[in-house]
Amino acid sequence: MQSVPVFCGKDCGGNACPLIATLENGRVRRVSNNPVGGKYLKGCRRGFDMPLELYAPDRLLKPLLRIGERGSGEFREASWEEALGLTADKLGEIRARFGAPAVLNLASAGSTSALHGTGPLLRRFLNLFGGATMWTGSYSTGAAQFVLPYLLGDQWTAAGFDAATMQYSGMIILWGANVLEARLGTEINQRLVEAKQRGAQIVVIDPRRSQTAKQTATWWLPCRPGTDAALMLAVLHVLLTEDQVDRPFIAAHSVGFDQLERYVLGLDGDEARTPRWAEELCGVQSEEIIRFSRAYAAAKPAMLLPGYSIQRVFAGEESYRLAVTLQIATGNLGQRGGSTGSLNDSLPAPRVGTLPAPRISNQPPLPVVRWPDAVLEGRAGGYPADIHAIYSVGGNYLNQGGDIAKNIAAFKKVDFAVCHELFLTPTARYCDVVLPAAHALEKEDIGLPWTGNFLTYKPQAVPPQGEARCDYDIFCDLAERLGFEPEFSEGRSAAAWVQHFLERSEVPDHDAFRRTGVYLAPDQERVGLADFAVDPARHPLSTPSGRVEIACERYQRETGFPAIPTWQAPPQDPRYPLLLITPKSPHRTHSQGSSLPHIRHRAAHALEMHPTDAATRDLGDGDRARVYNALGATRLPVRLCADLIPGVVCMPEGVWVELGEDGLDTAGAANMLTSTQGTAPGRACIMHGVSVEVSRE
Ligand SMILES: Nc1nc2c(c(=O)[nH]1)N[C@H]1C(S)=C(S)[C@@H](COP(=O)(O)OP(=O)(O)OC[C@H]3O[C@@H](n4cnc5c(=O)[nH]c(N)nc54)[C@H](O)[C@@H]3O)O[C@H]1N2
Ligand SMILES: Nc1nc2c(c(=O)[nH]1)N[C@H]1C(S)=C(S)[C@@H](COP(=O)(O)OP(=O)(O)OC[C@H]3O[C@@H](n4cnc5c(=O)[nH]c(N)nc54)[C@H](O)[C@@H]3O)O[C@H]1N2
Ligand SMILES: [Mo]
Repeated sequence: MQSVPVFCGKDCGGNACPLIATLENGRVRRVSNNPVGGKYLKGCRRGFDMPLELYAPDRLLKPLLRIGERGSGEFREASWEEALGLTADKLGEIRARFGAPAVLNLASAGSTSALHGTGPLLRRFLNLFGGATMWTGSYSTGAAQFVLPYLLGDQWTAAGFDAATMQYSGMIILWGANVLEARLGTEINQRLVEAKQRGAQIVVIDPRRSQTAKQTATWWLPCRPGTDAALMLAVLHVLLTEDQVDRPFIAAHSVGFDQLERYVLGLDGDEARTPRWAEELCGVQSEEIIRFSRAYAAAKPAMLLPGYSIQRVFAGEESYRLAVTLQIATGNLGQRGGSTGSLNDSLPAPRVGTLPAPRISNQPPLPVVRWPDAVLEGRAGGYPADIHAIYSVGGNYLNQGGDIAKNIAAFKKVDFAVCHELFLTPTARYCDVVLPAAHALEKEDIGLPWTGNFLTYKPQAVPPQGEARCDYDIFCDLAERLGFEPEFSEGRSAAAWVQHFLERSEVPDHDAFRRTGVYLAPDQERVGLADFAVDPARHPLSTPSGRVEIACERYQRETGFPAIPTWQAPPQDPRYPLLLITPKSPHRTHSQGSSLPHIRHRAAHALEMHPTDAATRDLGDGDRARVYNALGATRLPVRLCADLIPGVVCMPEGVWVELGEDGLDTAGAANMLTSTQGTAPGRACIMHGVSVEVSRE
């Protein structure tokens, strides 16, 4: 038996959790928590499941070349020589005929570590290739990333908090955050459980009674999807009418609150945003809204942790603006045990080298949600380029982007598509060349956490299976064929890069780090915008006013949307009266593991539906249902669930699409029902609060 430190490097708030792989006879037998992580830094079942993924029977172990129709899944095995030769030739040809932007960079975060991060690797490769078309924003936090710079200036990237500060919170408000399942940080789970044990109030605002609500909430406020902004405005109404806002704090730290106050109180002739007004929209009773607002005002400090879900809805920009506003109105911004109300993951990780990706300039923005539109419409449709090839690394965007039918059409249209993958995902099925990538346990690297002031390290635990190779080596070989290997590798092997990163790091003892797998930076209790909170004159934000722009003239000028956050009513279509939410599964990272038997077994996929909604549609537990809207349809069994509010149905994201004979999905792939339209003005994805109807199949 031998043990080595590892981390999973998945696209998750717990991407760098300290883990230990136990090996026997050269095989990884088990992955468990690394004791060096102590009481708080702990992994989850997805990390512990890594050996099942590593040794999965359907793992890709040889390069594949397509021989059937795109999507048919018919491939033949090929040598690396042939597969790389073909890829380099095709990319070179397309660049010569149409220019480098004819290649679409479709990288995602399959791996998020310092060297083998799939996003930075593909960007570096394609930028040296001549600059491919790259998307902007993100599926995760696109609307928040769009709006927060207007509100907080450049300091929006320094506005998170370390989870250890949760020990000082009197109240923790998880607003659309299901942190026990959809992890937003390695340390948050344990800190939350501890906060519950010491008697802190824990409020969960979520249309379903999630595991986080069940296990930790002292208060569950069931709110209809996409209506958080209405609820937040009503909370402000209570705080204002009961004189519970912190006027001096607001005056010192923000501009424009008076404009918002007039809007909330209805002083400009518009409706007042009272709890009764909000009740109609969000379904939370007005008395409950009043009780919650009073408790929030009384609890000091109160931490508001917005999930990313509340901005992945129609007008998702507004809920993030209001979350920050609430934390200012209650004087909680920048306080230890409080929070800024903005993205929790925005504090820097400890200093360590990372792979530089040369920037290309002058590309018109392409919001990620619109990638298939860009392929299908090209320049004529106002997109940056006419796309002829797709390069996908570390993502399964055909399945994970909105509107799968459109994504399939986009993949069918291009002249050439290539991916690096561990599994034959729906995206891989539509590629011409599929290159087998090494697994996280097969690569040495440094883990960069989404949140938390620590780093993790893993050696290569086992060599790559079969003919799989790490992405870095694949790119080196392709760069060689395309004539820019020296620039790509800078003469370094993967191991030399890791050593180089360490030399540029703040880690004092490299040997100890390599041995234990964990480096903890000295300050474990950072509070985002604490300096600004204490002395806004000495530590101003980079906004025009130096303060938080609750009313932002620039926002109005540049987007045409109101300067203050407002309620934007989502469109309603009586044909599709149910609101679909598509949250993360605790068993999977997005679509990863969809093909693995143990995960299919554990995470039996179903459409969760309230018994009354099911009864009116003559549906019983286990019946197969058709879920549909104007965009598409999917089929899957129904599971009756009283933990959801009536009118809301829930289908976890990430299950791989499987098209039946009739061209309809039979697997319950959520993105058959979502669109590429996006929020406004941020053009970020809408994955919750999607209008659908359900019927018996
Ligand atoms: N297990 C697991 N953890 C993950 C991931 C994963 O794939 N698997 N992915 C990671 C990634 S990339 C990201 S971006 C984050 C995403 O993290 P989030 O976006 O926060 O996760 P979701 O699961 O979409 O939603 C969280 C909760 O919000 C609720 N919800 C949905 N719509 C609404 C709404 O309109 N209002 C309110 N109040 N609640 C709503 C859902 O029921 C759910 O319980 O998670 C990360 N963590
Ligand atoms: N309906 C709905 N759709 C959603 C969401 C939602 O809430 N609802 N959430 C959205 C969010 S927040 C996100 S972040 C996206 C995620 O979208 P994706 O990034 O497309 O999701 P994954 O399924 O994690 O895809 C990662 C792929 O990388 C592969 N991989 C893993 N490790 C490596 C590696 O080392 N090298 C290579 N080459 N490949 C590797 C995995 O096998 C997997 O197929 O999905 C979005 N889609
Ligand atoms: Mo994400």
